[in-house]
Amino acid sequence: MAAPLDQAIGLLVATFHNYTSKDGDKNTLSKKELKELIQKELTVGPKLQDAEIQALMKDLDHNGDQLVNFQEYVTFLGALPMIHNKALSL
Ligand SMILES: [Ca+2]
Repeated sequence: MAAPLDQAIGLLVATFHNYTSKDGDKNTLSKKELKELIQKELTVGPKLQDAEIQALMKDLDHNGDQLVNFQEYVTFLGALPMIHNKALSL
């Protein structure tokens, strides 16, 4: 059986692929796919306004191609534990 952190990493990778495969390019998230991932996979997702998701997409899209590739997704994931850690240390 995979150790807990291995399972978590596997889930992060699998979640990306579950959403990239919905439409268009299978290796990148479109805005629509990213929005759906955020809304369905994160507790905070449904509370975010459309404008906030658009701003997040713009921040994540480092190469400006309107798509979120795996590397850009990893950057996004990197920020989430920081937010959770901050919440735990309050
Ligand atoms: Ca991009």
